[in-house]
Amino acid sequence: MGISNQRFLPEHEDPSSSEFTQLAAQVSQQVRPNRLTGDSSDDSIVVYYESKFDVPIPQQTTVDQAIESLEPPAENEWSQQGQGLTFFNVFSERKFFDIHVRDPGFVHSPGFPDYAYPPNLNLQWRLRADPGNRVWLNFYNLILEDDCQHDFIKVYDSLAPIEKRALTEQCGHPQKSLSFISGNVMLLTLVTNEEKNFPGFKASYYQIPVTKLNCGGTLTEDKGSFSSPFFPSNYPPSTSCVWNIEVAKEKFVKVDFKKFFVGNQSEHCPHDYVDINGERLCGNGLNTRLITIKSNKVTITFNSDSSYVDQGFTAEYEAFIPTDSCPGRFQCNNSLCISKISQCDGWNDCGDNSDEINCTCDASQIQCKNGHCKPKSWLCDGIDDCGDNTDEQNCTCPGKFKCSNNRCIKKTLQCNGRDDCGDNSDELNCTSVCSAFTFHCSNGLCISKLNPECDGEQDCEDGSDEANCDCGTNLYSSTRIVGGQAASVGEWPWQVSLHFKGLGHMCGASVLSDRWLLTAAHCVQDTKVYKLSHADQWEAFLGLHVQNQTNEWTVKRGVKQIIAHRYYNSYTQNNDIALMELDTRVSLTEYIRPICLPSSTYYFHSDQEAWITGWGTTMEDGVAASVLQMAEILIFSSRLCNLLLFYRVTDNMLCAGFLSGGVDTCQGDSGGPLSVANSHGRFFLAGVTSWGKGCALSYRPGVYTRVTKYRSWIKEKSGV
Ligand code: 4AZ
Repeated sequence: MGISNQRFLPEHEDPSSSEFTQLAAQVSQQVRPNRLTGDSSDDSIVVYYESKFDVPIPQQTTVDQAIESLEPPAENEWSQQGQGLTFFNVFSERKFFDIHVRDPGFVHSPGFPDYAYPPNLNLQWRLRADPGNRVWLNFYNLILEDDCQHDFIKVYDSLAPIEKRALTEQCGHPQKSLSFISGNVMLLTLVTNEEKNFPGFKASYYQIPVTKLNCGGTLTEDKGSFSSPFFPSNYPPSTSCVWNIEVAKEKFVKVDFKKFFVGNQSEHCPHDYVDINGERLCGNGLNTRLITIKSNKVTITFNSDSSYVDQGFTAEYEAFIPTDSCPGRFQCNNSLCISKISQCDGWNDCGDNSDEINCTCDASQIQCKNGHCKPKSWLCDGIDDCGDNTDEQNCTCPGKFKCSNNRCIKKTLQCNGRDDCGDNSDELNCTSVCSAFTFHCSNGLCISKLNPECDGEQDCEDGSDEANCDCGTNLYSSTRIVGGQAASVGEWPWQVSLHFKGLGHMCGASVLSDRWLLTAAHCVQDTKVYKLSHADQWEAFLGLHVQNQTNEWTVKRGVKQIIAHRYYNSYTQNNDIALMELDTRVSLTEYIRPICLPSSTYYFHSDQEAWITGWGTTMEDGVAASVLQMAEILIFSSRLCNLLLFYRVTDNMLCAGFLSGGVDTCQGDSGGPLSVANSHGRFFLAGVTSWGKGCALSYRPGVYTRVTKYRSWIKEKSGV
């Protein structure tokens, strides 16, 4: 609703000012809303009103049904407001925060980043910019429950939650652009239900002048680029830009959309779109990236409507002479131009394969029946590289093992417990073949099944694969969803907090038995000031949940001896592992339980989910957490990790994290477990938190001591 005959005054933003009261009284006379709040778009005033109904509980279902049966709202906001009724959890009270974004600042969910957000939230941040400015909101972190029906944030180009002005709804751990630009005001809402709470979000806000939009224009150069406003941030709502490209008369124009995310794909593109000479494009990606215009002039319009924004597009255009559209380059059938050396190199550079047909193959290539050339090393690799399977026929595999799918693999890969063929044919008929990769049963026989320990099935004749399996379980059988959060009591019963007398929590450790803990060697190295290698200076807290809060199941023990690996290297961090023997045994309970130790042949594969836990800092150089934190991360291939960490990762180390960073262990988590669940939900100790390049940086996974490498060392030193 707008008030057209009034001029906006800054005082109108303040509901306690006399100007606001006076204007509100005037408006109330006409509409009698029970809540009024205003913004200063342009020079006039926009007023939001909401109707609130108290419905007795027995009648709530009837009201919900009645609302659902309403006709879809017509194209005006009055009826849209009615829809708002069903959005908010009736059990949680709504809380508002009013922020002026003239001075840049941050908003975050309650408790972020130290604690998970509380349940049943209904929070609204109302962000206002100065007249003539837009609000810009930029999320640094956003980790909510995956199901948007349960927990979500929503951003509006408005001060009230009007669906027609919603810019985005997000939940989970989105990887898209999370930078939003609205008009003069913005509303950010956070709604959570009572279960599964996650870390939440942190976002920065500031204002930018409306004049910064600066989109569209006339382009007359032979080559150039243009993109949607603020790309790669999401474009603002209700925006229109027009580019007029006009090149020399004898030339045509090609436009190559490098990135294209413009709303949902729908017929006629009624909402957000790019229009090229009257033809509308929308959706996520395009069928044909390259658009050729048989004219020297083209008008390209970008339009966004009032709701649901997207990242937008970036495009390059080029003028060409119609008789030679790729000067000096190869022209694909789809009109793309590629470098001539990419022609007939085995790779589909054009996207339509047209650079790989009618090729004359050289000596290093195989000739496919369909005319393609592919590198010889792709022969008989189990993948149909030719497209007509020529490269996978007549594979005799001299000196190699021939898989059922015709792939040839090295003979040594046969019966190694891993599916190297891709169809598992290299792992059939392999009983009792002992190798570095097979599980050794106590009776001396070997089985080739991958990770047979404690998987609920007896694989060894003597049952030794299912012996010593009272480990790695907790009260919670569920493995949770991605994102760091506070753990529940008893969720990680093998997690130990190691306190150095006078300094408090220093490192984590894992319970191996009622007497032995495993930690990192770097935690127990003397410094100039502290004798960290002295057992009598340490205290181990088992069954601990919150630092400095013990309860009836928390156990404190002194340390009898520390056995750090004798080849621990403080320079390279190689062999970063140490055992601690408690001064007296502990009783194993629901809250104190050992984690399973993997045998030396246990295989943790890359991209496998793993859990990190600890009371370490929740950001680099931050403060330590007081509630035990947990997060799910992924194991990296050692090859990739070595590339990322400057070849400092030895075979005794294992990397885990995300390429994008954001979730990681940090100072104070060292010595703690990297826990991986097997197919039966039983947790195995894959790693001991060891080192990293900073914390949670992108392309810098955390590094863990690879426990499988120390299985016999642990047995020798502790008997476990
Ligand atoms: C530390 O200082 C530390 N991101 C532990 C783990 C990592 C970084 C630092 C991995 O104890």
